[in-house]
Amino acid sequence: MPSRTLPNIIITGTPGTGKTTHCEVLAERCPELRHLSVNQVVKDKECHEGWDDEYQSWVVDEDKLLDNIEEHCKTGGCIIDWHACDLFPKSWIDLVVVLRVDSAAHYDRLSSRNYPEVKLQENIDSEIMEVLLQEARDSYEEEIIVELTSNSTEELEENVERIQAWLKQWKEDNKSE
Ligand code: DAT
Repeated sequence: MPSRTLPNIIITGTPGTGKTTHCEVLAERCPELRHLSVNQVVKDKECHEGWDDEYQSWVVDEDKLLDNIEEHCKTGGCIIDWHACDLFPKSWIDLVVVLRVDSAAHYDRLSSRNYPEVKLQENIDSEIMEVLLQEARDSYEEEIIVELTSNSTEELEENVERIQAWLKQWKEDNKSE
């Protein structure tokens, strides 16, 4: 049983699936949760080994990143927003949400970001190949993984409600007497 009084949730998925959008809505509706944007931590705390020009992204220093978020994760109540999930210690994590999107919507979302062609294509392929879902399955127990589709605002709403219901149940189950 974790000692934290609030759970830690990873919202993961290929870039463009809707991680940040989900985390923001969740954090707004659940004031006890904090949106932990790994992207932001990597930038603010310089948890990187430089900039990758081809991919237009930071090369993350995972050890430094984990050192920087450990205290928050020990306390609990983090919604971790990141396109990888295999780096976090299993003991930190209570729920892994893998967001999925159809190719057409995915393409539109990534095109509007002006990604370099190589990055755009890799992300589309990665989504089709279910890379993040597999990574989650390789890293966490099946019982804590949930795959949710994020093609529309209706689905976004349903997903957020579902995670809120899960949170309520987790708090019930982990109440200290
Ligand atoms: P990510 O953080 O996974 O890269 P995002 O939250 O930044 O993705 O979303 C990318 C874009 O897609 C953004 O313009 C918002 C939109 N979007 C995300 N989820 C959506 C959904 N379920 N329905 C409609 N649009 C969505």
